[in-house]
Amino acid sequence: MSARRPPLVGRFTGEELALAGRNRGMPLEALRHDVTPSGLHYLLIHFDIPPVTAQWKLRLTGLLKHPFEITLEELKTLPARTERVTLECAGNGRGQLSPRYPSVPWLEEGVSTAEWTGVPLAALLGRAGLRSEAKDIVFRGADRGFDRGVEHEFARSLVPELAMRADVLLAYAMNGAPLPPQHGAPLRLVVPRWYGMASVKWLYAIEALERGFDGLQQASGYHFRSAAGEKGEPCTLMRVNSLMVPPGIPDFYTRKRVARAGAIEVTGRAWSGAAPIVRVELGVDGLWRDAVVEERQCEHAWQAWHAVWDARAGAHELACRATDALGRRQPLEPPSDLSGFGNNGVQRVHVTVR
Ligand SMILES: Nc1nc2c(c(=O)[nH]1)N[C@H]1C(S)=C(S)[C@@H](COP(=O)(O)O)O[C@H]1N2
Ligand SMILES: [Mo]
Repeated sequence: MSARRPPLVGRFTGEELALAGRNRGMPLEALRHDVTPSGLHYLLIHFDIPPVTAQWKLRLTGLLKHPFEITLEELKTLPARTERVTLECAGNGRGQLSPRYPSVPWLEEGVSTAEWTGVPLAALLGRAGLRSEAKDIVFRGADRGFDRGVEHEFARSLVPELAMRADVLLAYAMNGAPLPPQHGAPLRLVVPRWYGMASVKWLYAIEALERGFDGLQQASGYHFRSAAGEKGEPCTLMRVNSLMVPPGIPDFYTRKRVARAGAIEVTGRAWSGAAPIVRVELGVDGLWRDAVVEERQCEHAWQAWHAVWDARAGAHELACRATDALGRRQPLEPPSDLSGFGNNGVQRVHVTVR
């Protein structure tokens, strides 16, 4: 396996800037929407957006009793299902770490929620008939490139138990419209509650294997590691996390916030792949108190929260911290990880009140 890029300290590089421009985040004010408008949904595109060809078909191959191919038109005639799903990039928050891994330098905006419509993956696997020897199922995207010297197409796998879950979708629509090119047209996988890398875009093939898939994005990418050369633990469910809409108005260049003294309603969202959110605390200058958390409306989507802040003149630091029903709570400081994965350290927003 090829070498990792050496870590960076200090100013962002031109390469990081280029990646940030291609892979833009959701502006935090868009947290006001239950469902992120499609044009504001964050993007993560490793290589180039591949073209959709007239001959596109989804191929189901490998250890199946009845391998087959299916066109988009045929897929659209099958019983459809819509799921509201919060996706977060596993690398979200990487840009706040020091040293940091040279990759997309997300600060905190690599998260969004959309309504995905499509056919449950289980329906197609049911029709294909998984053979009992099948141990892993690979999802291949049509985008291709190099990472650390290795040429590959973006591909990820799921074990059969997970692939057969009723809420895992092959989606051809997003927020009620055809899937846009940047989000995987004509077809993508959507794996609710997992970090975004599992939701393979530009899907063209599904292959059942008799052993674990060893592609770069599966076997070496997307692992939590504390030291180079470690095998690490795979990134799976999204960790408990929360964000607020930064209060007040920004300075154009520094993005620092200015607000008027008085009662300010602070709003945001919280999510966790493992369980519902049961508590969100708002911190003001290090003093924490409970915010109001709305009930979970959709099993796979973030939950809204709000709190009133009695803002007094001066410089303040706001923070928010969520806890899920399994008692997982966001750490006050970013957890360390070599690639900057899973940074669910609390968000801090500096506001000058006048
Ligand atoms: N084929 C393909 N699928 C992909 C990716 C990619 O680069 N190529 N990026 C993954 C990652 S890392 C994330 S976080 C999500 C982002 O989905 P979005 O761009 O629709 O928000 O797509 C995933 N699926
Ligand atoms: Mo990602």
